[in-house]
Formats: sequence, C-alpha cells, structure tokens
Amino acid sequence: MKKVLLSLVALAAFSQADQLVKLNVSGMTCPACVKNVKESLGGVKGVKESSVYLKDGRAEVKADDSAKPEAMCDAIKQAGYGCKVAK
Ligand SMILES: [Cu+2]
Repeated sequence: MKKVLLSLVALAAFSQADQLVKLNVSGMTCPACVKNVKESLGGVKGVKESSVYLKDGRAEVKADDSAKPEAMCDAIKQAGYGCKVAK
C-alpha cells in the first residue's frame, strides 16, 4: 500500500505545467517554409503545439516544462533557418 502511494506522488511530480516559448525565426519566405519550421518543431521532445508566423518571423511553441528552447532552435537551424530564443 505504501508503495502505491509513493508511485502516485511520483506521477504527480512528473505532470508538469506547459510553457510557452517564443522564438525569432529568420529566413522564412513562403508557406512551405512555415510548414518546414512547424515540422522541425514537432520533432522536438516535449513540444505539443506550435504557431509559426511568416510575416513576423516568429514562432510560439507550447511545450511541457522539460522541453528546451535551445533544442527547438537547433531543430529549426537544422532545417535551414535562423533561430533565436526571444527574451
Ligand atoms: Cu519557403
């Protein structure tokens, strides 16, 4: 019984809150670029949802707390775009 309670506490500790990460993305010129950036973000661990704005060169990413903004930028850079985590 004690063991069950401990596992429940552990589970609760793992269900963290979401974070909203803002990124400045450069080099996007058309809707296909937006799609590429969205797909790159979707491949990053912890990312749940992303909105990418072509005109503004921005992306907003909903992710769980364990996700690293730097990893999101790395994924975008690997797809051939520039990225900086917005402060
Ligand atoms: Cu494009």
